[in-house]
Amino acid sequence: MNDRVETVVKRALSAIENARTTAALEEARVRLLGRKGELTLLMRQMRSIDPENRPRFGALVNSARERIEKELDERAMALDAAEKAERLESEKIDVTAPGRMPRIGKIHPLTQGIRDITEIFVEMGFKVVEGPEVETDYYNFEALNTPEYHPARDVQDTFYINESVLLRTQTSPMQAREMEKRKPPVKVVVPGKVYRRDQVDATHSPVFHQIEGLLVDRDVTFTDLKGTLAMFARRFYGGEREVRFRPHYFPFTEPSAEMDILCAICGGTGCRVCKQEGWIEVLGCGLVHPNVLRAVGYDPDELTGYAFGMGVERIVMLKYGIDDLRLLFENDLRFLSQF
Ligand code: 2U9
Repeated sequence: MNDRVETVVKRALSAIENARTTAALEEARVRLLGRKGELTLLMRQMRSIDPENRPRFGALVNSARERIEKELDERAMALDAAEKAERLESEKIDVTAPGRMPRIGKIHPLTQGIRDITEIFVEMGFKVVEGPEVETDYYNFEALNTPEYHPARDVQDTFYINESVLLRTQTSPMQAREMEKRKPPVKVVVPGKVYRRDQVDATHSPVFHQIEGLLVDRDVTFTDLKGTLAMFARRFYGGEREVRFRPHYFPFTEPSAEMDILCAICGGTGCRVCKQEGWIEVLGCGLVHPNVLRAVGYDPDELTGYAFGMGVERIVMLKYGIDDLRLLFENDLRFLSQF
């Protein structure tokens, strides 16, 4: 009788000692004290014991249960403390460690360029308008006095979607739409992407950004245009950079000109950057061709206007001394994070 109880106690103590986790200990508790546990089975053997020995057997089993319960509780406390200590260690946080700085994004130099340029014109009273990149042949060419035989209409230069729909090669179609929509005076700048069938190299890309401006009103003169663009150059490049205007040709303006700024590298004496010219071309401009005014229903005897256009990539490259256009499209963070 004694032996049977002793054996169960021994097995129980070794199971308790061998339990390495609270979960394992809980399993052992059920195995020992549960409804079908070893100690419960021992109690059930009471019936097979002589009645006079039953009280002693009962007392033995009870004291065995008390011992096992005590051991279980002590082991549970020890395991719990060990597990807590282990968790505290593994989840330790060094609250004094310096935080990791998040990488803060920057405005892309092209976006910044567009913002800077448009802001200067907005301060001079121009409204910013934007329009579709997929355009009709009519607004991209026809309305802008670019006849069918003009080289700018060559399929080599233009992405055609079908015979009369194309990717705009300039933002000018938007100005034509604006003029059709509104009564003069019209005073707008149009930033946006334009498309041309060019091979990618250091100075060409099939997609680039333009900003074009248009002012149509009564008595607008070439002098107004020169004053506006000289003011723009002073604001964008600094007051000390001289500008000059050279005659040029565009189908949509007459007369037409290109504006140059004095080369900042050589100060006008000629160097590699300005290709020994002393001057760097920054934009094209002119007085709106009477045919363009007529195409949108304006009377060229009543109204005149000026227009200008610039390539944003070129302007940004000149400003920061970037010598390869591709850098502006490759999204290399080593390049972009410098701005
Ligand atoms: C209307 C009438 C006239 C816009 C103009 C230029 C001159 C010009 C080029 C600069 C470099 C294009 O990006 S580039 O390749 N543009 O030189 N653009 S005048 O003239 C207009 C526009 C709209 C209704």
